[in-house]
Amino acid sequence: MAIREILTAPDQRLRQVSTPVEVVDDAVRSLMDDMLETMYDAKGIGLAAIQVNVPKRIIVMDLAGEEEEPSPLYLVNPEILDPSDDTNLYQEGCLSVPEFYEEVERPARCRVRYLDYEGVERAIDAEGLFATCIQHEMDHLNGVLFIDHLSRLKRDRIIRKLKKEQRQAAFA
Ligand code: GNR
Ligand code: NI
Repeated sequence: MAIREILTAPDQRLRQVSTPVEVVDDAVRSLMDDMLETMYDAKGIGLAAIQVNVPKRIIVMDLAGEEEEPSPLYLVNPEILDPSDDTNLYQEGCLSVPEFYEEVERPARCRVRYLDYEGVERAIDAEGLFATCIQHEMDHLNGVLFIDHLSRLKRDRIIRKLKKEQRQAAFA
């Protein structure tokens, strides 16, 4: 297992549309192991493969609190089905948009169909933070970031601050 570097906006590589996985083999499982370790290290609750510069349709998640037993979830080629009409507002953050948190409105519930760690097809019903997180990760697979759901003013302000921080880090 290894911790990989997480891409940060406005890195254009985050804008790629990820491609489906053909077979869930040991290479894919090894990538998912690295993603989970990277996510835990960064104290995130979800991570899409594109965030570690791999444009494949793979997500890892773990919504367990720090005091709880880990409960990792691996989702390959996920599809969102039956998004609810009612919505939730959730204050979202993103490991690729570090230190910015803004409210995003999304369907409150959905069903998710995916392949698990062994490549077995499964479906689960998601609500609450779980539904929000899975939709945030699905966005990543399509090259979309949570800041794209904000007003242009808010998004541009965040991008400008991220660029400034990256410039300063480069000269530190
Ligand atoms: O760690 C994360 N927290 C979070 C909080 C609210 C809504 C979505 C998320 S996902 C984020 C990790 C991340 O960037 N995943 O892509
Ligand atoms: Ni994210």
